[in-house]
Amino acid sequence: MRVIPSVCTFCGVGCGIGLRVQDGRVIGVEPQPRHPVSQGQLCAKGWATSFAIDAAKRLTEPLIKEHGQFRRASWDEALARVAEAFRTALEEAGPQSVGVISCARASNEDNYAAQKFARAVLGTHNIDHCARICHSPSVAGLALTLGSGAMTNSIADIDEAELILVIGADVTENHAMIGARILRAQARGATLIVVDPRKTRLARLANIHLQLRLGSNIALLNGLLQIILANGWENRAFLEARCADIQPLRRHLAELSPELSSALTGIGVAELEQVAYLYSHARSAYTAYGMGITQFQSGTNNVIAVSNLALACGQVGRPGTGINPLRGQNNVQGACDMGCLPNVYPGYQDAADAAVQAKFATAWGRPAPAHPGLTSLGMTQAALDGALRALMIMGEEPVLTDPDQGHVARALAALDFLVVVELSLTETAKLADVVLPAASFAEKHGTFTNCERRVQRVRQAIAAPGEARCDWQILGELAARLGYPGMAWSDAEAVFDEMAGLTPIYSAMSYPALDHRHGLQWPCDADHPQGSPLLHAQGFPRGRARLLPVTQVEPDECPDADYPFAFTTHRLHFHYGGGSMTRQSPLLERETPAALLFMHPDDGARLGLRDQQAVAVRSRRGRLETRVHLTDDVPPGTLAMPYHFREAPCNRLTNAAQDPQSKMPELKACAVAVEPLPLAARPAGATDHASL
Ligand SMILES: Nc1nc2c(c(=O)[nH]1)N[C@H]1C(S)=C(S)[C@@H](COP(=O)(O)OP(=O)(O)OC[C@H]3O[C@@H](n4cnc5c(=O)[nH]c(N)nc54)[C@H](O)[C@@H]3O)O[C@H]1N2
Ligand SMILES: Nc1nc2c(c(=O)[nH]1)N[C@H]1C(S)=C(S)[C@@H](COP(=O)(O)OP(=O)(O)OC[C@H]3O[C@@H](n4cnc5c(=O)[nH]c(N)nc54)[C@H](O)[C@@H]3O)O[C@H]1N2
Ligand code: SF4
Ligand SMILES: [Mo]
Repeated sequence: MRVIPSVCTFCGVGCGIGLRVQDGRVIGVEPQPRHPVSQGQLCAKGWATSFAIDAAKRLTEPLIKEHGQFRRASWDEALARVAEAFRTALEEAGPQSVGVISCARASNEDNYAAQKFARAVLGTHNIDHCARICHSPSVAGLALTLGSGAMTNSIADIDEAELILVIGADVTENHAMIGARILRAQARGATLIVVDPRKTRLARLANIHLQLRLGSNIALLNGLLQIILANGWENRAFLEARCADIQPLRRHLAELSPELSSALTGIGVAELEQVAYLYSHARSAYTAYGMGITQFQSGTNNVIAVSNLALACGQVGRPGTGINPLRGQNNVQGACDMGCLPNVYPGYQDAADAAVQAKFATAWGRPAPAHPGLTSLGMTQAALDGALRALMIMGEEPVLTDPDQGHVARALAALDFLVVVELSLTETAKLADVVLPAASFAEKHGTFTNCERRVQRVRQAIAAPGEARCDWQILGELAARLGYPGMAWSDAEAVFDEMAGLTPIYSAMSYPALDHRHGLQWPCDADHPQGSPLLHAQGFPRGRARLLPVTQVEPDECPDADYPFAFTTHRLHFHYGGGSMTRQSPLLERETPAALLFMHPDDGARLGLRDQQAVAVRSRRGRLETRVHLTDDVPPGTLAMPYHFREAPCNRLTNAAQDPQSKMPELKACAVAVEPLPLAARPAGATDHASL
């Protein structure tokens, strides 16, 4: 048996794993003992890696759909079909009619190739990925306040924090090794404050849990800051030295009172005052936040409100502090860094800037695309409108993970051509005209960038199953067929080197340098050859940080007589995303085999429901059936549901109303109605797990 060092393929924590390989198969994993992030530990998903990539469940050959049925095809035939479809769309409707959705689970090399393919080969900025529905408000909001949208501090900083404020993140479930580190910090004396409408495991263990009303983040954060400013608890020295004028924000907040904030959030005045005091007086306060901040139509303003609080108290730029958006997917930080966003080239170089356009046009030998690009949901809409004709989805499962499933399915059906590059035949792949088999992270060399900007190597441990290929290779071959020779890289390292040469924040990185010490944190350039664990110690990228007035915005859809419950969606520890990988593991599936609707027992009693009874859940957009779980994890009047289950896809219900600034859809709040099904009924679509 050999053990190949690699990085976990699931969440953005980026734990170090060793792939145990025997007879050409990954037979298990082990934690890397001295890894700086995971410190010799892994969560249940990491341990289940071998099931997630098992060759038995994988795509092994290209598939072409004919008369509604897939048939096997050679690479030659499949690639010719894809190239022909893109060529036709380009000739008939121009570069605005084609697009690429890239993959936050794939490597930096794959993602660099995806955006280069879109821009240099197809001639379009229509390139996006799941960061749109994840941390795009962080990228937009922190760009406005600080000038950079990444985590300001490192995971290890948790060890130095005197206070840890977790807002809208279920860390023990979703960033498990960060959750464990937070609990260890609390055990050594740090104060833990959790802000979440649900009683999460971490909230139950916290020193203080602010169980705010769903969607009232700005009211809460403004309320805390108003109390701080009214009492003179702000950090004047920091504000003077590092920030632009706070007066407009001060005037804006003067209209508030603790009583008003309490009424808007459902949190008592005394608790608000206590948290305001503790946060502003802590020597070092580490703020971490997640989807409970970003996934609202006010997502960008929510992020700005978090940033205002931290800046006013000077809790940025020092060890143990910071504004830390917990990036979700293993390589979503990297996919953003690689420029898989319509408005930026690699390294956040502005796609609208003429000098940047000229730089890439020269490097790639192709003119910059003429039009601004569409976001992922913009492409969905353009497909429905007939403007988008051909789309490549490289490793995403939008049929389950985008809001309003019916709308997504109609949009994909309206395309002339859809190609999906995937590990297995997902719900999205089933809708494709051509499906191409991709190599998983264990079958290729490359790099992932974790949530703390740490770029780490993954290494090929085994051969890809059947004829599966790396995404960057597939894209390179398609580029050649479309007449562009500039993507015929010899290996992953050549892709990385080209990227690093064009991306200032990665410019001092190379495979040998990354191999050296469990990766490097960007910016890593001539000035910071050893990387940058801490950002903004001296100055902010935009000079002085800005504190911007923002106002509470209610969710687009609030409960009413027809749809009386507030409905939110979240994650479960044992499953991941659309479930295409974790649901292959019998161990994980045994833990949480089916979707559940979480409901307070008082609501259950009112509706005459028993625990585990089948129910129908309806919103203005769709209906599903599932079982109800009666628990005080959720407050009365608010229901919650995980989004991992194709049998009961909660995104059939969710609302695609968008944040005007980041185009983030409101995945965390809509309104639903619930109807009991007969006691003996099984939810439609439920699978029988007796066999497990
Ligand atoms: N097990 C597992 N881990 C994962 C993933 C997975 O699918 N499964 N996915 C990965 C990805 S892509 C991401 S982005 C991360 C996401 O990780 P998290 O950000 O933790 O994701 P969620 O569980 O969706 O939402 C976090 C919390 O927001 C709360 N919330 C809802 N509304 C509000 C509100 O109005 N205010 C506040 N303050 N909180 C609110 C929810 O109750 C929930 O506890 O997890 C990553 N890790
Ligand atoms: N209601 C609701 N919806 C949500 C959320 C929520 O909180 N609530 N959260 C949103 C968030 S934060 C996110 S990030 C999205 C996630 O949405 P998605 O990105 O659609 O979710 P995943 O299931 O991770 O899909 C990734 C796919 O990539 C494939 N894959 C893995 N590795 C590779 C590779 O190397 N190459 C290729 N080609 N494919 C690969 C996997 O097989 C998998 O099917 O979901 C969003 N949807
Ligand atoms: S915490 Fe995240 S990166 Fe670490 S083992 Fe679990 S899923 Fe993998
Ligand atoms: Mo995410």
